[in-house]
Amino acid sequence: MALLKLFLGALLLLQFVLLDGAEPQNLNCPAYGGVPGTPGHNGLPGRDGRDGKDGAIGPKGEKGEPGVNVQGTPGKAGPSGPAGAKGERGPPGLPGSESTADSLKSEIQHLNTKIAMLEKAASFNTFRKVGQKYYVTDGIELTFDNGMQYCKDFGGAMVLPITTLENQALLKLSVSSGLSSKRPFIRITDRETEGQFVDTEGKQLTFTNWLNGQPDDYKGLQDCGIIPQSGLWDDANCDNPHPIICEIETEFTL
Ligand SMILES: [Ca+2]
Repeated sequence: MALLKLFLGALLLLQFVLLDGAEPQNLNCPAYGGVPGTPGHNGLPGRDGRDGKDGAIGPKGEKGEPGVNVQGTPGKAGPSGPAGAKGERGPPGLPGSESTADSLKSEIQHLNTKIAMLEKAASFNTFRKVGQKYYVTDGIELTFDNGMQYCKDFGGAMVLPITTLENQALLKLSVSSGLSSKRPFIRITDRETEGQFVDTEGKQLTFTNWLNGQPDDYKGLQDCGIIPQSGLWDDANCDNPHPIICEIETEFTL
């Protein structure tokens, strides 16, 4: 009898184990297997999984098509290159207007002319240098027109001071040569227009040194200039002879 109780106790314990979580059963009633229920509905989809690992490197692709030939924009200018070789000698130029030899020849002729004039000046009884001019005289007395020609014949001109310095030099020559009292001619005249003294080329005078009251055209016969002892100018009769003093330029270009 005790053994039977032990067996039933073990069997009861086995039922508890097999029916874990089920409703409590009447242990006094034996259980029957029911009909299987319909399957439940599918659950909701699960969340996206994490990214997988990188795959293996694929095979090399095929060679691409050749590119289109389009010229790009020019680049910056590079540094200067080395100097090129010397070019060939050019053709000869056109001849100049005057060669060096011709220029020298002309200059020598010019100097010879000047020297000849100086020798002529030195042949006068009296000469005096003032600036680049020489005043010369040998005391000859001529009319105004003859005096003009006289000076011209040796390449000079009748004297005409154009500065105070020249007027003083002329007066000194006139005095030292004993001509001042005879009042030498100077190269001015108003024969063209009475009362308007100009030089013998008709040019206006830039310097005058008239005595007070002169020129007065005394008796209507005085149309040519003279330089008296005072150095102050007067007008006189052109046809009366007066001492002739000439001037020559001595300006050298060398
Ligand atoms: Ca007068």
